[in-house]
Amino acid sequence: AKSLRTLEADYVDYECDGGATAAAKNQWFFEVAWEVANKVGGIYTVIKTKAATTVDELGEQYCLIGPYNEACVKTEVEVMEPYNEAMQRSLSQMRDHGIKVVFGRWLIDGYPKVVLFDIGSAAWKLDEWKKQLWEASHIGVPWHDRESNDALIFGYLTTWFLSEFRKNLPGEPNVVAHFHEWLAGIGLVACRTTHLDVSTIFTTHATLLGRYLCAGNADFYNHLDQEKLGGEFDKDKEAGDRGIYHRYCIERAAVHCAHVFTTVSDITGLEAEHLLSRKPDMITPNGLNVVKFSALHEFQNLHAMAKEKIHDFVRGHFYGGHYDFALDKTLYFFIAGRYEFSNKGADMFIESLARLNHYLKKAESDVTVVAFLIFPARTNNFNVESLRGQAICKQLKQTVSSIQKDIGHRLYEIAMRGKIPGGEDLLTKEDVVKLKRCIFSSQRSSLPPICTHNVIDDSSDPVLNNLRSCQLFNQRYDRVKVIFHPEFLNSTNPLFGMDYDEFVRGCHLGVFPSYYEPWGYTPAECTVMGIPSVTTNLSGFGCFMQQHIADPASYGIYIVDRRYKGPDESCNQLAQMMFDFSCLSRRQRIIQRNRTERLSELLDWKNLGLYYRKARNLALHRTHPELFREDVSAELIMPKSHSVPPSPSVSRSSTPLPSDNEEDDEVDSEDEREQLSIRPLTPTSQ
Ligand code: G6P
Ligand code: 1S3
Repeated sequence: AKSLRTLEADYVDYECDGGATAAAKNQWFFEVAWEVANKVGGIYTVIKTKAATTVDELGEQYCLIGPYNEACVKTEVEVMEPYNEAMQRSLSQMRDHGIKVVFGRWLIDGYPKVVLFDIGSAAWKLDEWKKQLWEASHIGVPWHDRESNDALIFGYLTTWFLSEFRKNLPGEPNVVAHFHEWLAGIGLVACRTTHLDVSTIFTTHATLLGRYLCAGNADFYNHLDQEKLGGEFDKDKEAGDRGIYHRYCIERAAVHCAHVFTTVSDITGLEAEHLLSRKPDMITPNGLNVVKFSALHEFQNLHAMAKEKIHDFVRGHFYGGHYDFALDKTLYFFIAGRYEFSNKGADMFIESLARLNHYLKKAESDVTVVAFLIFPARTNNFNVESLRGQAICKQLKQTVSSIQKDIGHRLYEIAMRGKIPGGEDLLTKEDVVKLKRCIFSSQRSSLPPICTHNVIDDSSDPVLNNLRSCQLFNQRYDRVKVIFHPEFLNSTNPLFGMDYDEFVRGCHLGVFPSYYEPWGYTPAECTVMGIPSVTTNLSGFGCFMQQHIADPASYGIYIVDRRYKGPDESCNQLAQMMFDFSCLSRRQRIIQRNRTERLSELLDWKNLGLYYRKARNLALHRTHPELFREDVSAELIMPKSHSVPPSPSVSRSSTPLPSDNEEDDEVDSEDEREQLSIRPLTPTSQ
């Protein structure tokens, strides 16, 4: 019998031929999502980062379908006319009916083809399609829900296009359409209710009801675990109470109409099983487009460089007597994401920071933790105090550098005359006055602000209120300092001057103690940059890591138990994890980063793309069993599965005590080079 690895190899060879086999077999693949060339949230990341791998597999047989968003198209899409005849004819048939549809190439890795529909241009069809949907499924979409109306138009446009395209293809084509999330779901429902010969896949990245229930006070997972939900919650009523009944119906219809249903993680699979009444056929975990540097330690250098920029910000923020901690002993922690305060675990992060502050003070630690919270909230721009700090810092830097230049010039002149310069020759009275002026102007009577912006709803903002109630005010005696940045970062930011990726690289630890997180790209992004992170066993990413790595913590993936522990216990666990992390020496942190970065392979679409291939094959098999065999490889091998990973204690005992001159020691011992122990992925049975 063939080994699993051989099976996988056959499978991959067949699929990764740039679409040659698919073209020869007249197979066509579409992926449909509201976030194609339209940045909204996580699904954009999924589609964008996966494109290169999918194009490698499917070449010109692959095309993405999304809505037309002029701003994004202008910067991200190269608009052109298609050279494929079927595509050309389909688009002109739709254009003949007044539909504005753009064809082009998305300017991302893989350069995939995109078909983008201008939703507004088909608004006149809304009532007709609403009627069709009602007659076919009894789902009614209210006039006032703009998003659902757009989803409806997008859905019917997609189906119209797929139908034309199929008709315009020669012979007996096989078309697969993969729809993401409820916003694209109506297209799938319409394909099925109009009996279009298209093999369909639906992937949900979260459930509507799950997100709402978690954001409320429901003890969500315990209900799921105990299978009580049906008994205790009336799903229709819960959806109705929240005004999302029709959306919930669209989602449920798409799930049940799909030939293949997938979720991004097991935990969302469990949620879907209870809230949408269908167990996923398989799990399609999210990957990333992993960039490998030719120099092994390049990511470590990038960390040091980015950290310097964060140091600059911190100097400016804590000016005027509050910059009394050693940057060499300062650690940067951060949380970031969509502003869903409790779903993203910001509540737990703040409470645990307060406990960490206490632990560090009690231990008389010389370590300072600066914790950044990055969530977009409504603001009236940066606040004066934050800008002033940076300006003062800049002014002092300029003054010092001009004095430095003058001193150099004077030294040179004096030395040229054969004299030895004295103290007065170095720093003149004028220089001292200049410096004093800068220093005096940098005095402040207030504490360094806990927020960089003027938040519009300051008095009701959950982050600010929780920081206040935990008394995290950036006092001098606090070992934990906090900075709420209520806006996503970009390189034109006047405080940091760095984009999000660079900021992440410069930090020491990402902390994402989410309560509701179907996957969670933030810790995954940290991992591929070699930055350790905290996640939870309620996040898809956390569960995935727990499932595939024997000892995640030894690789810098710390998993807080939010599933079987109460909130207070979980907070203690998180505070302890952060405290333990703050006790690591620099050498240990470097080792940790090396290990974390080695997990990248596990998250690379080059490996995880396999699950999308499996889903496509399964959809083809289900619609055309006579043409497509069922994929027999029940378990697919993830990269390498050799040794047990070295535990931190083993590595620490072999690590000499930190010394002053070890800082730049790039650790890559035998122990460090050990392969990861990765268990095979076991998709949910079908
Ligand atoms: C990287 C750099 C080292 C630097 C270290 C700082 O590894 O290559 O030169 O010493 O980062 O690490 P830390 O955890 O203290 O930021
Ligand atoms: C969802 O976006 P979110 O932040 O609303 O989809 C993402 C991509 O699958 C996923 O990473 C995230 O957990 C979900 O919640």
